[in-house]
Amino acid sequence: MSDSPRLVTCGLPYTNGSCHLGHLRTYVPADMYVRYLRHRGEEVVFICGSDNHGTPIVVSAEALGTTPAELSRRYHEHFDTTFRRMGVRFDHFGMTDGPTNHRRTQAIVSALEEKGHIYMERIQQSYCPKCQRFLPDRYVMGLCPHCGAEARGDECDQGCGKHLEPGEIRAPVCTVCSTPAELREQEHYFFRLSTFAPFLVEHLEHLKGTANARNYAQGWVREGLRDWCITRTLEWGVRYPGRDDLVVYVWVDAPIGYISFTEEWAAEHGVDWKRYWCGDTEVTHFIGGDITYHHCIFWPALLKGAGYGLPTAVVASGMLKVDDHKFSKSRGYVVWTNEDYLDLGLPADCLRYYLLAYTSHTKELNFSWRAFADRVNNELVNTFGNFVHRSLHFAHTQFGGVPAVPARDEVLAEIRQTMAAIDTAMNEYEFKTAVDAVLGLAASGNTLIQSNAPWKLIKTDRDAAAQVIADALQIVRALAILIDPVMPETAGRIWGMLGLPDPIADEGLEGCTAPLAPGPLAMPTPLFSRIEEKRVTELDALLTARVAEAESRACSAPSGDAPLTIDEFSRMELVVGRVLQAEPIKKSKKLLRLVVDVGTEERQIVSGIAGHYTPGELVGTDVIVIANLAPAVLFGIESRGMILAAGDEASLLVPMRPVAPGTRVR
Ligand code: B3M
Ligand code: ZN
Repeated sequence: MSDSPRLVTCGLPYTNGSCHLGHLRTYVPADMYVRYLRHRGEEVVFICGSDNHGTPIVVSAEALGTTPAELSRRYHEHFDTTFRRMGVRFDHFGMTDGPTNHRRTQAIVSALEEKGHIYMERIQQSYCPKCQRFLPDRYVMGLCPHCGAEARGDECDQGCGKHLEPGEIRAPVCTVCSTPAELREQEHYFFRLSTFAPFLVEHLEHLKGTANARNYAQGWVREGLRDWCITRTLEWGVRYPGRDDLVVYVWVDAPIGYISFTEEWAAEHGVDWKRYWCGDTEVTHFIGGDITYHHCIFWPALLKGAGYGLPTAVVASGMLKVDDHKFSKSRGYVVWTNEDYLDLGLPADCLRYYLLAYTSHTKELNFSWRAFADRVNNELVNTFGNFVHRSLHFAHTQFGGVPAVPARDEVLAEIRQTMAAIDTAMNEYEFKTAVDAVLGLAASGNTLIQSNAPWKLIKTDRDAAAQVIADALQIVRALAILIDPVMPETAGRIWGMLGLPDPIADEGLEGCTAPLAPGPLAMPTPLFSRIEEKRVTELDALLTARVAEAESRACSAPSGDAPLTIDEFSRMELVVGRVLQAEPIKKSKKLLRLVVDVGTEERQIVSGIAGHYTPGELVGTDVIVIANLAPAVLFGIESRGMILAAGDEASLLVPMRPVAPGTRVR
């Protein structure tokens, strides 16, 4: 237990999509952790907010015909409401596009500049000649320079997972119009991340939290750090101080949101935010494992450089699967928090329990409705709910309430043992172990009742039966407090059924062994309902339908692994073309500029066959041309079409019998 105040944060959800199970895998454990610390008597502030900047949000807004600000406002509210519905209770939920964060980000960037941690450099950036704009991050797709996988501008998301700096991606293509991008020079600002390596080695040695985060980060520092481009050519974002044409990269202002939101909360509560970010506060970040680099490398270096306090712990959650498939919104392997769960009347507490009890926080969680129903039915209904209900029911019917006998020492000792096990587990971020310990206590309560059979005992020895029930009720009391971080709604109901008035959230852990005052108890109501077979079938059908819908979408789109349909094939305009002119392109060894008669017109086509043919041998040759390919500019020359060739020698595909230029290939 710590004497300093605590600040706990959760990764900020982007405001361009709805809340799903992937989010909850981080937010629910963070909420459990905070609630537990509070029962332990610690002073905790729980901060989160929405992440409004970055290209994905601009791209989504454009696609939906709205503005990034409007889209952000909509999803901000969505997340705020959904988290409340799930019982995830932040003290403050801010927005990175708010004035506090604009101000704080500019102050931090200016501090970094003053201290010499930033320099300006002219770099080659992807530029779309058709859209006439620079292509930051998600505006550009291409190939990863490290592993060759298809990647997006800022990240190799399908391959090696590396972060990509502006201008690094190979064969860049504009994501909006599919035109191959050109490289153009532009001024950008760089943070001297490389100079922070010795600091990070030291910082990571002491960083608390889960080992996965620390180990990955230490590996990255060992591999070597490169300076980090912290500006982007965008309208939407926090302006780079002194530049009208640049905003800071979203990964600069997003974590700074943690500070800004603390400031907003502090202002509302009349306390000094500096206590949290420039003092001795323990700061714990809960994040998805995929943003470890940002939180364990970029973020502490920024804080250190600007002279702020450092995070104490980073807790990174493991991957999520749905029905044994990698979680994927586009493939339909997704469970939406509202649509697929809460809106169907399913209780938030059951999902919270499942997410926490399924596996260790850092391991892979494989969600399925079958497993969900089994755990709810066996553990919540049959074990926990059954024990609480039968204890309260027996007390009510046989004794009219809490019998006037204190619980036996063995029972109190067992409760203390459970509490100790939970405390150790919580200190190690082993949430599953903690939840299992609570369920273990409920199971032991069931054994107590089963082996003593108070319904028989009461006929022969009423005092002995009263003792069994007093013991059971003490366990119920402890269970209510101990399960509160996991299932707050359920815990509140148990507390109410025990006739205890104060909000259970205010109860300290010592309340687990505090005696229950003798007195009347009302007739209890069951805590949980079974998830029926029919429900499981329905929920599975919903998921299957979503996957099928995603597959059919993929089939009708001209990409992916799905077989090509005849319609898609006929969209491709393959025609016979006659090469009229051919000439080399200055400074390029591979490319030739061709003029090709495609029947309807003479087309300029740039072709990568210079290594295999002389211009002279090409003129007069009939070739096959893809005539409706999106235009591209190569070495400053526009290419409108592509010539088909096969193999390493670029053997040209030519018609076997003479056909007129413009003849369609079928
Ligand atoms: N908005 C979401 C993500 O990449 C991103 C988190 C920001 S945390 C400062 O998971
Ligand atoms: Zn890669």
